[in-house]
Order: sequence, then structure tokens, then C-alpha cells
Amino acid sequence: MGASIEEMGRTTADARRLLQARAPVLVRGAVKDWRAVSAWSFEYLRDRLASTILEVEAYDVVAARLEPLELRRMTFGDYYARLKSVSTERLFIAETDITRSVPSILNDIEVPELIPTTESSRSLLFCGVDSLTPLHYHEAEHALLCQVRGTKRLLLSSPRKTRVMRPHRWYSLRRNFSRLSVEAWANSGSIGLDLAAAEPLECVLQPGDALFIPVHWWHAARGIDASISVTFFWPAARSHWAFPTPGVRTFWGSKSERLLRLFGRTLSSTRTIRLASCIARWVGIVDDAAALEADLKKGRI
Ligand SMILES: O=C(O)CCC(=O)C(=O)O
Repeated sequence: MGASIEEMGRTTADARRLLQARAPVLVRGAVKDWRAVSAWSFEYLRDRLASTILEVEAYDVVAARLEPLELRRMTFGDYYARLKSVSTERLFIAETDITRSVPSILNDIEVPELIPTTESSRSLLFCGVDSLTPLHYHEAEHALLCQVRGTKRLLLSSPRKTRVMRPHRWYSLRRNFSRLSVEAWANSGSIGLDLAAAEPLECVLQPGDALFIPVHWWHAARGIDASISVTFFWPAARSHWAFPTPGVRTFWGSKSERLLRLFGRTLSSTRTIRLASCIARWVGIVDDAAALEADLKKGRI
């Protein structure tokens, strides 16, 4: 079991202390007054979003969760029906921008006072059953994860432990993801030797709770049974970045990614796209050449 996280109140004075902490902070009951906390369930969302098309991450329950996931477009109505059917697939709605994709439920939430009013924030919806988000850090933003429905367990580790976390290469598109598996932690709570070396912190969020995740802090999230959360993201000042790492790898990684995107747009023939994708896989820019090839063909890169 990892060490526990500092807890704080939800007054304006606490909000000011939040950013100064430079470490994760748990705020119990921070969003307990949201309409979403009393209203949201999978059935409520199905009724409001039945024909809304969303991107859903799909993966095999028995497969290791380290590889990039397949993304499928489906309506929330279809998503709900598939959740109810017996299947070896796990479906997870992750990072759905509420303002852009599901504005009809925007009025059920409010921007928490804990977020500095000077910053513009975006709110993303996470919704799934037994979901698992692997270890990663955010490259340029702070986050406030607000639990709306069900329980979520979090594992966090300091930016100082980046080497121990075995991140993908700095020029990989998954450079802010770890190569360590959190399956054992997710399924049985056991922290193996690898994770123990990262001296992780742990916490459990209940509906109404919020967790501040500072920029560059590693974290993994496990939704227990049916779980719905909203995470707010807002830009982190450079002075809040962790140097030398992951700050330096973020800086150079984003430059190399921009180059790759520029290069990707110049590729036109199927053969050159396939060759470029294989090379990118070989040098470790991506894990999956076929996925990159599909993205390049559709102009998504
Ligand atoms: O809720 C989740 O599964 C992932 C949350 C997360 O990684 C985040 O909010 O940054």
C-alpha cells in the first residue's frame, strides 16, 4: 500500500494553497453540491445522450493494457447496450470534451473554486466499468479529477521518480506514458518491486471528492465497477514544471512531435506512408505501425 495523500478543505484560502503545494492534494466533498453528483448514472446519461456519437476506447479484458487502445465511434445508446451484454471487451469513454461533445450535460457541473479564475479550463468526461488508465503524466497542464459516481482509486508518484517509471523514449508519441504495468495494482492492490521503487501515493475518491494532480506527476486510475468522473485541465506555468525531467523531455519531445506531424502531412502515397510507419515503429516513435498508417492516411497526424 502506498503512502496517503495530503487532504485540504475547499475554502478560497485552501484553493490558494493548492497550487503552492506542488504535490497532489485530496479535497473531500469539493464538488458534492453539483447536480451531477446526485443525478448522474449510466441510465441518466443514456437518456440525455442516447443518439450522441462519442469516441470509445475498446480493449480486450485479458490483454495487457500497455498498448495503445482501439478507438471506436458509437452513440451513447449503443455504448450502454454493449455494457449490458456479456463480452470480453471493456469499453471506456475517456477524455470526452464536455463543452464540445456533450454540451447538454454541461449545466450539471460547475468549475470548482479550487481552479484559478485567471485560467481557462476544459472539462473532460471519463465513464466506464472497471476502467483502467495506465501510468502517465500531463505534459503542460494541472488537473483536478472530480469523482461524480462510483469509486476511483488513484496511484501517484513524484516527477523525481521519472527514471524509475520507465517512460517511453522522449521522442515517442507515448513519451508521457510508463512501460510499467499497473494490472496487478488494479486487480489486487499489490505494488510490486518496480512500483514500490517509485514510492507511490494512493487514494480512493468517492462521489463529490476531487484530487489535484500537478503537472508532471505520474498517475494511474482504476474505476471500481461503474464509475463516472470529470477532470478539469488548465495550463501550468513553466515555473511549475519539474526540471530536469520530465521538463526537458517534454520540451524536446513536443518539438520532435511537431516535426513528425509536419513530415506526416507531406506523405501522400500508400507505399511511403507504410514505409514511414514501419520506420516510426522500429525507432520507437509509436508502438503500433498499423495505427500510425491509418492516422496518416486519414490525415489525423
Ligand atoms: O479517470 C481516469 O481513468 C483517468 C483520469 C486521468 O488520468 C486524469 O484525469 O488525468
